[in-house]
Amino acid sequence: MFSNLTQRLSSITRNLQGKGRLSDGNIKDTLREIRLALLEADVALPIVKSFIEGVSEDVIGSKIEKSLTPGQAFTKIIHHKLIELFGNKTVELNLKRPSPIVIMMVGLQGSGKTTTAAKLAKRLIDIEKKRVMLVSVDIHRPAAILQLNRLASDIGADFYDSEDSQTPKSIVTKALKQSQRSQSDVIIIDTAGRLHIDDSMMAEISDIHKVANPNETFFVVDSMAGQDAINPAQAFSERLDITGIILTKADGDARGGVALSVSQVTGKSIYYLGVGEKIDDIELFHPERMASRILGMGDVLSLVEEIEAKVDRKQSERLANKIKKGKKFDLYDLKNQLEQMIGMGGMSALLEKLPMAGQLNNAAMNQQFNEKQLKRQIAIINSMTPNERRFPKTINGSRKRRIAGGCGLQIQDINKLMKQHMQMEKMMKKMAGGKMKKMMRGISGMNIPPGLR
Ligand SMILES: Nc1nc2c(ncn2[C@@H]2O[C@H](COP(=O)(O)OP(=O)(O)OP(=O)(O)O)[C@@H](O)[C@H]2O)c(=O)[nH]1
Ligand SMILES: [Mg+2]
Repeated sequence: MFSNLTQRLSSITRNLQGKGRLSDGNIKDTLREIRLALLEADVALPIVKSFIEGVSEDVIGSKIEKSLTPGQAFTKIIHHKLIELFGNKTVELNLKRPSPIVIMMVGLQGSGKTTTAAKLAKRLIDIEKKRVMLVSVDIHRPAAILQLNRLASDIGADFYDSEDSQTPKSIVTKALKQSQRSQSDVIIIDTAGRLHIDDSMMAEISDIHKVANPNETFFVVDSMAGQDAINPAQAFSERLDITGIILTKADGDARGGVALSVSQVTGKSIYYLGVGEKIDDIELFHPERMASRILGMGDVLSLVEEIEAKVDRKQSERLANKIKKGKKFDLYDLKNQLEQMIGMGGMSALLEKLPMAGQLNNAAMNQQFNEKQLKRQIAIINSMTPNERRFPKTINGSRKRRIAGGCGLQIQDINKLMKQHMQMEKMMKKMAGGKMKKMMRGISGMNIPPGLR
């Protein structure tokens, strides 16, 4: 899901990469491209419009933080907007209510209500240790009730076995009574699929809803539904008090627009994602993660925030000024950089958050950047005299031996550090001037992923 939207959005923000700052022109172009990307992802037009309006207000109204490039700033705003649209927080079923808690599944034909009823029941049984009863009021499709009955016995849920002659309302009434007798904690009512334009079926569901008086009414929607999900979502939430959404078939290649559209239209949170046909294929929906996934950035946003929070910007600026004035990058400066890296949890912790982390040669990266290694390098610098730190060139063979002895390491380790320092010094020299500040945004030349530059 979302892979296309993801590609489009990351290429849009990448295009902003080289731009020094946001201007009316590039804001307009970018908004137009985001609009297209959303439409292509099957998000409904009115939702696209209001989303773009929101983003544009935020972009124009915000003081873009100096530490972020336009691409980063834009990404951050879209990310926040998406999270907001998804209701900000991960919602969980409130189980601290008098039992039985009544949950009702509603939606179009084939959206996944029956499967999801069973998946949810299994979750509640296995994880929450609840006693769950399943009941079907689908008297319209032959074998629908049998389908749920089988699932119930597979997962160890109770099942209310109705008679052929019963109406949905009487099934609900009797099932509720039975659930009290059996002391069920939760009762999940599976309903027949229906079209939102079928008046008599919509009247039926509203009657069932009144009798059941559920604590939660979940609108179950197929990710593949695309724009076709809008009208039903609206119709169902007008008729019934929808309390949440469950998005099924998120494992498929749907373009993902449904998630955005349905959240917006109903104003309700997505509780769960169905991610496969098997009974365990259900997940909690995390707005943060989904927004990041849509933007194709792993947890890069939190990475940006982490960098902002942890980089000692004053230090970095001081160093930038120093180099600009033609002064040398000495071992005090290197130590500073190493300490900042440790402060950020080391390089490998950061790398894990990058979307392309899998593609990096982790072993090599870890070796070069792990915390132990950083601490060793700092220990080497600590074993030097102030003069050596300031004038690394004075460190000759006998000094190296003394330093190695001082920190309990080998001469090779000292050599490695000296080499690293030399490389960084060279880089600093090259960068002195315009590019310096930009580089200081990343720490010691750390590679910020393309989408964020
Ligand atoms: N891949 C995948 N398939 C799913 C998911 N959820 C449901 N399905 C499949 O979708 C089909 C329809 O699922 P049902 O649970 O019977 O749908 P329903 O809403 O109860 O259908 P009606 O009762 O006929 O309205 C079945 O083949 C399910 O296996 C999911 O999250 N991923
Ligand atoms: Mg069904």
